[in-house]
Amino acid sequence: MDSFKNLWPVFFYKDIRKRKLLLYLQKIYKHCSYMITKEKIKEVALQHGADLVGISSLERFENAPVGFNPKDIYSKTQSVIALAIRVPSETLYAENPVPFTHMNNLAVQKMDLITYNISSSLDRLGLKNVLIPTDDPYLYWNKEKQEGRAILSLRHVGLLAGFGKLGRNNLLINKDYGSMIQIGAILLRGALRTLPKAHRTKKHLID
Ligand code: B12
Repeated sequence: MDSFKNLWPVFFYKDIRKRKLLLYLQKIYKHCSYMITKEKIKEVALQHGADLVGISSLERFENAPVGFNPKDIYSKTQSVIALAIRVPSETLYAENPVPFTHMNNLAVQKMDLITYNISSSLDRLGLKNVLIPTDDPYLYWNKEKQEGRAILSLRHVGLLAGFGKLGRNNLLINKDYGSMIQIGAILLRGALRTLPKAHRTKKHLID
């Protein structure tokens, strides 16, 4: 029986053309398995401290105002990574406003740093990307209305990634963290593939 086991490949590969085809298919499979997956990106993002992570295809942004589409920032964008961190809410109830203001400033810095770290890890993995600032700077300023507009609406980035709904206060409300989230984003170039369902873990909850 054992010797038969050793011989079966010989029978199987008898036809040289079949063997060539098999080698070719193996090569394609190997190439595909090196392609980065959405799950890998989510893993990297969670490792760097994001509490929420989701990936949207560019098509979801088709109704964005002219000039405020991810493609207007980086024409090679194929997908958009949405990130968010939970911001502790108790400072809202403090009588003194200083702690909330300070925490909010720190949340902006923390989200920017997490975005930077994820961007740089993805870059090391060979995945070209462009990070979006969590707050300033932005370019648009309407003098009459005294209204500034960010280069990309992060509320919409979160909304389109399934983080939550837009509330009456116009903030994005997540079912677990409420509106106390700081949102970040990274624009990605390159194709992504999804792991088969059986290989996903609990970490990969938001699509
Ligand atoms: C400028 C700004 C402010 C300004 C002006 C707020 C405003 N009117 O938008 C000020 C300083 C007042 C402010 C205050 C606050 N902000 Co602020 N702010 C921003 C910033 C930098 C830009 C927002 C902007 O461009 N507004 C202009 C309006 C016109 O844009 P928009 O509402 O996003 O989108 C409109 C259109 O452009 C269009 N649109 C735009 N893109 C798209 C895309 C698609 C697909 C579609 C269909 C439509 C569409 O639809 C919208 C309706 O017209 C964002 C960061 C960012 N990059 O998004 C944070 C941001 C919105 N702020 C945030 C926060 C937390 C706050 C504060 C709570 C901070 C605080 N310490 O109190 C308060 C809350 C005020 C409030 N209730 O809105 C968070 C919101 C988090 C959340 N849960 O939603 C953000 C996302 C920052 C972040 N990185 O997390 N903010």
